[in-house]
Amino acid sequence: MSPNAWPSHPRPRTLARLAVALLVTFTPMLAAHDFRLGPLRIDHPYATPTPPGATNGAAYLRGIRNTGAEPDRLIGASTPVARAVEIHRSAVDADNVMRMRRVDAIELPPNVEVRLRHGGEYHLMLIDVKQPLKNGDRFPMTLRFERAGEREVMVWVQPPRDAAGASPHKH
Ligand SMILES: [Cu+2]
Repeated sequence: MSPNAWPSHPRPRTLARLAVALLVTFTPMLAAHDFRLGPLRIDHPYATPTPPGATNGAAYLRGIRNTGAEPDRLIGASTPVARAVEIHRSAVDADNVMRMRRVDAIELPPNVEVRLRHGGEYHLMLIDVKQPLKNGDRFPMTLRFERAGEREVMVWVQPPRDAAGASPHKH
C-alpha cells in the first residue's frame, strides 16, 4: 500500500502505533504489569471490555504508590483509542444513587497507595472510544502528573474480577 493510499484521516497512524505497542507487549504473558515514573509506582493499568456500540469505556489502575517525600497529583490522561480521558469520582448522591462526577485531579500523598479499581472511588473515563475494547486487547495511555510529569503506560483490557462491581453507573 503506497503512502498516497492513506486517507487524510489520522486513524491509520493511530492503528500503526497500536500495532507496534501490541508487538512489544505480547511477550511474555504476565499476570500483572507495572510502570515507574520518578517516585511513582503505577501498578497494572487495565480497562473493562466495552459492548459493541458503546461510546464510553473505563480504565483503572490497581494502584499508584508515591514513594517520594513530596505530594503529587494525577491531573490528566490521554489515549489514541478515545477522544478524551476524564478523571471521574463516584459518590452516592442525595437520592442514594451512585453517580460519577468529573474531577480535576487525584491527590497522591507521600507513602500512600491510591487505588483506582473497578467499583472503587475513582476511574478514568474513556470518552468516545474509537472501537470496542475487547478482552485481551492492549492500548497505550499517557498519564499526566503535576510533579512527576508524563508516563505512557500499557492498558490491558480484561473482564472485571469482581462481577459485583459491574453494575452500570450514571453520570
Ligand atoms: Cu465515569
